[in-house]
Amino acid sequence: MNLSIRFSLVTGLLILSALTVSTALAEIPEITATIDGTVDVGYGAAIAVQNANTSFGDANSGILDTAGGELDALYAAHDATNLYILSTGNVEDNWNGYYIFIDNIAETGGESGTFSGISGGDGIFQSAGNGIGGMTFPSIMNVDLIVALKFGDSGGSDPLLLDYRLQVANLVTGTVALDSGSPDQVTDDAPTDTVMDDAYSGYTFALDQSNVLGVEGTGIGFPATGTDPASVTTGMEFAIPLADIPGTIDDSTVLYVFTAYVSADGNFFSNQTLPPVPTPQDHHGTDPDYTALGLTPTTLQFSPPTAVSEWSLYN
Ligand SMILES: [Ca+2]
Ligand SMILES: [Ca+2]
Ligand SMILES: [Ca+2]
Repeated sequence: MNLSIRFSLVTGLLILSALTVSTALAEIPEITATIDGTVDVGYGAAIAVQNANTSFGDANSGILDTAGGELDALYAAHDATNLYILSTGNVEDNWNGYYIFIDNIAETGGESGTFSGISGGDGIFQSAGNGIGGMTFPSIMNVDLIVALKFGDSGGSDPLLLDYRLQVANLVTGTVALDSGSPDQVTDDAPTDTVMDDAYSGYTFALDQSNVLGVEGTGIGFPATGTDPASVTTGMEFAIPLADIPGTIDDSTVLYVFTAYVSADGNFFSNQTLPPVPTPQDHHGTDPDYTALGLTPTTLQFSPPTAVSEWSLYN
């Protein structure tokens, strides 16, 4: 064995070791999820579980028209067309927002550090005044896409609390890439319904609001009480077109993702993120610093690392 071969062997083993560690994180299942707000068996186990009672109130009506909201556990999958993200729990029908933050590591043109904000839509992504602009992303992330959905009552011809607004921010182009706009979209008509679902411009989503368990809303949020949040099977499920995620998407794709539950104007964060911050908190408030709070996004790998072929090179 000459020196260069020895060096290659050591390097290969180091690579193998690193890849083996990353394999244990989350190679997400390749399935086509049914967008109904219920955890498909194909998702497998939750990849993140809530650790704190919700600071925005417990939801216990079991129907769409409910007070309170929480994010209990996170699931993800993909197929050739979509990324599937499901946070079990509830979203209050008062226009509070459910947000999905996505970083494709193959795309470096997104935003890192403190989010400068993007104007457009109804202002939820902006910095001036209200909006999530001014928040600080987890240190590992260069965020490329933010998907936000909220629902409530737009009044007028629809007196029920079942309208939604979908907005998507592209942080590479610095634009609100999609806004379902106003008047808001009506998805359902019966006040006793438990599920809303719709599709808009390639995005498909469903909220099943039947959960009355999971974390509770008592106190200021921690420690979590109630039932095991990993046992909640319903909540907010999304199909996000892979074509809308900036950067190359292929078998080597790795995404960093987290979800958050935020006030209607985007200006005030609850304590509900998935993954949760490591030390349970009360409200994360205005312009939360998720680097300082230590939020580690989930790592979603589209295919197993090439550990076997790397290994075979040296055998
Ligand atoms: Ca489903
Ligand atoms: Ca990125
Ligand atoms: Ca609950």
